[in-house]
Amino acid sequence: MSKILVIGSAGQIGSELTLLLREMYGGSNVVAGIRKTKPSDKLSETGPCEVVDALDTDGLASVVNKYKIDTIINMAAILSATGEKNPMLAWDVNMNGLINVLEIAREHRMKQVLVPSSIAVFGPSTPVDNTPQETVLKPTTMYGVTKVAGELLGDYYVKRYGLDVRGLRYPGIISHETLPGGGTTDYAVAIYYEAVKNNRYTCFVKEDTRLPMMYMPDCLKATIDLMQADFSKLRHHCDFNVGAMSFSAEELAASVKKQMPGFEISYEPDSRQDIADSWPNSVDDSAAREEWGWQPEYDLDAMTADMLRAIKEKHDKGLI
Ligand code: AKB
Repeated sequence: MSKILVIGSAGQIGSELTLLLREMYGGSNVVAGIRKTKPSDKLSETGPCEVVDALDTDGLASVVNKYKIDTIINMAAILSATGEKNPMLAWDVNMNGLINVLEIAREHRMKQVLVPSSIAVFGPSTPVDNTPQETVLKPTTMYGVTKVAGELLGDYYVKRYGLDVRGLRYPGIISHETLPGGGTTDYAVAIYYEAVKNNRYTCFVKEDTRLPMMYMPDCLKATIDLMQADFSKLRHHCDFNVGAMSFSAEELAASVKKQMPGFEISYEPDSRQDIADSWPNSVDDSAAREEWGWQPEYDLDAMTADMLRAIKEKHDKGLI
């Protein structure tokens, strides 16, 4: 039985992934690593929660020793928009945090490390449509720079030390449990909340901005499927493209309007437009499909129906 530590358990993906892993492997086998945010009741009631800052090597080591951790999922990261406001912080958390995780995993001969990457590894000179698995990686954000370096570092630990490190390039992730923070793709979550609360939304990217996106159930499935894949069958390790859907902001708004005909949208692009413009429209994920059977389930309208249902429920309960 694995003993898993999820660093960044209070975040958008970490919060849901931790709960799912606890259902799969038992609450006591999955430690929620939280830095500042108070853990939700669900997190603190279903298993151990510990303060973990990947930059604090001694603190990290003491949690690893206390729970005999053999698998680390490092979800802690400074995302693209916050990273542009504070590039040094993005470098510190995303790079120094990562190398601390890889080093402790190497020292303890851990079973596995999962290190997420992002479509932010691509840049303006990368082909935008159906972006290949192997292509130009020249990002123009600090977040993207750290994600390219993170992929290379993870691959280095695989080759140099035989450590099992895996990672996937998440597109924009859309969910209704925990809000994302500091990303460029956050508009694709905010639109649903604002539609339910105010029936209108002012979008910070232009209507024709098209990006690869994925609904949380598919994100969790991709993460678990990659973790469970046979290591000997993987030709790639830390850099899998994973696609699910691709839509423009205008198409997203049209999907909301189908279910809420009175919904109105306006567009006021800000500095995040430049970041979005440097990323692909869609990705070619055939390597993930071939090497570990990746197959998404949700399309835009199915996601919209589920997002609006869940957020309306929260709204009716007075939770938002
Ligand atoms: C961001 O917008 O920064 C993230 C990402 C695509 O990695 N959601």
